[in-house]
Amino acid sequence: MGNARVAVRRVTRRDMLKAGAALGIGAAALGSGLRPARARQGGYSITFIPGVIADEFYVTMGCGIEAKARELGITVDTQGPNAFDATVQTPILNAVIQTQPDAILIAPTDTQAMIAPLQAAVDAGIAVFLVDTTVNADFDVARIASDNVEGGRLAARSLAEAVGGSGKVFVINVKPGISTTDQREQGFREALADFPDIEYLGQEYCNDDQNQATQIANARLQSDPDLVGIFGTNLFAAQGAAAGIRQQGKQGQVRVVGFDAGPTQVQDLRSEVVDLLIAQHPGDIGVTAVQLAYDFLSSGQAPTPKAITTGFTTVTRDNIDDPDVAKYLYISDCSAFVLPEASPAAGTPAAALAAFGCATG
Ligand code: T6T
Repeated sequence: MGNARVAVRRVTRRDMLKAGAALGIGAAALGSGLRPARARQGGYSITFIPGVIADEFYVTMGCGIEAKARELGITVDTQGPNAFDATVQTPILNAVIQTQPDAILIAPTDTQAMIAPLQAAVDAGIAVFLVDTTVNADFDVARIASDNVEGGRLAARSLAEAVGGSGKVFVINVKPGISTTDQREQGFREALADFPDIEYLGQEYCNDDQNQATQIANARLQSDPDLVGIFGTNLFAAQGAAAGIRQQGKQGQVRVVGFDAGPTQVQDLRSEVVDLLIAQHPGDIGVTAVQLAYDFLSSGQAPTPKAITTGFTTVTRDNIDDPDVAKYLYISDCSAFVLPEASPAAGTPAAALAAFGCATG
């Protein structure tokens, strides 16, 4: 996913500390991730570290990152773990820090375990932007993500409608400690309180593995033959739920709402195993993050507030062929990626983000 490198003299941490000293900014402020304005314009290098490499959500985000970076003359390198696991992501991040990019765009795989490794990036003078997932710390320049609690609520309401407002429902989640999927389950659980005839059987974790999710679904369909609905909190959880239902011949009897909208999920929707998908806008997350990184590196101005929320699109068999919906289905390579026309322009982050449909907060 890399582009041609632009030869620029790298501004070192020592340069920054010197510049910071001249501006009266000490090492502590520099270490907070907020760097002073750069003397140079453009020619920046960023590294994208997704949660896991072979996941169409992050592939689509990477397409947005690359397309926007190309437009702005930024060099992008992508280094992703092959499992959604902090012990795999940490050495990748450590190696990236050694290459001293201007900014790192990262989906941290654990809210706690990734704090210290990311602090090391900040201490090395690298601007950190969180894309999708977050950590329980405040050293990032900005964080760009879906509203995952609201997404979970939307899933609960959609599943409640699909099952006719009563019966047993169950969640296949990913693993504890992931900000996004934990929040989706939270929102789901909270919103079910409005449906007194729905019994929530709780959640099981599939470890971001479709096969484990399939086994979980199979076991649950056997232990609770009167189950009426499953919410899969991410792409692999939802794909596993669909596979289990297919294996047990329960299509149409057990309703499924899935987060995300990868190609296999779309097939599951079309073949009537899944009832509804909640597509995030990963391309928009990537485009927005690159624009914010560019603005920050060239002006020294961090966005305020720093949390930027991108939208959702609800995908059903009725609307899936509508171009305004289809454009949010995830892709497995970038050949079909189109940079959104309302892509945020340089210079006026707040207005541009609003035009792009992002909320700040
Ligand atoms: O749902 C997305 C992402 O938002 C989440 O943080 C992890 O799983 C996905 O990448 C989908 O597999």
